[in-house]
Amino acid sequence: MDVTHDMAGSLRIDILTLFPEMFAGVLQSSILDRAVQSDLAEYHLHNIRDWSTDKHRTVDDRPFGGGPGMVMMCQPLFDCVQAVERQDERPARRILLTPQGKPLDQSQVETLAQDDRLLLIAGRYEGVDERVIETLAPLEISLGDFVLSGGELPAMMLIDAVIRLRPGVLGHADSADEDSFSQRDFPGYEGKRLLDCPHYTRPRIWKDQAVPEVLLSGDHEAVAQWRMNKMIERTKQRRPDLLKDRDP
Ligand code: 9WO
Repeated sequence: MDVTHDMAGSLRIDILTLFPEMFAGVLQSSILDRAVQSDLAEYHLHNIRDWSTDKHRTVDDRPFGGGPGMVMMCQPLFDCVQAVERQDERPARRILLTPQGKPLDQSQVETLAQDDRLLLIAGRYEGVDERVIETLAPLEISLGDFVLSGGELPAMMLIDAVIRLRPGVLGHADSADEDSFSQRDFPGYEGKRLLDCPHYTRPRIWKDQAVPEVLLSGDHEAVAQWRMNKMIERTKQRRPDLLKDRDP
């Protein structure tokens, strides 16, 4: 009988970008690198410019219809995706980071964390030629309603959110579960993601501000009750949208 648990294989993440050097620091930082060292993840960076075919290594061109800026061309990106996907037999979930995408939330992160291969496309310039988006049919994901210079930073955020949910990545077994946005079973708040409660550490008094007494009481039940109340109170005050009924 198989008594092992959490035996998901390694998660392969391919990153297609014009600025692969942006990822070095983030991917080498503690948790993301620990996942690699433990054979739980592998990151493969690909410079889209390497698939350009002209001597100037062009990847952008002027927009039809006029207007400022440049548009990312179809051919280098398409060829890059095709070549990268052939590097491994596992089918990749293609993802384009764009403000035009579906807003990322924790349940989507949980879904992506169950995949074994993600292919992230970080666009640049004013946008990506719509025809290559239609042809590749990626999942289009937004990390927020703001415009950046490219999809690289959102790609890093997505990687961080996904990797920390992979079994074995976090040292402490239950941490990912207990985080903000994962408690969903409080009476009256079933299925709801709540904001986190406040946290405190030593000293007990800092600049005349005391730590709430209940946290020092040693009464675990009272502490749990206080934290739950704080989570609900904060969510009502700061993010009432999280408490609305979805899909009525
Ligand atoms: C620019 C723009 C200007 C006005 C209205 C909408 C707009 N969208 C864009 C846009 O997509 N600009 C790009 C820069 C082209 C592709 C990559 N770029 C990007 C990705 N900027 N911001 C993101 C992004 C991705 C995911 N989540 C948040 C922002």
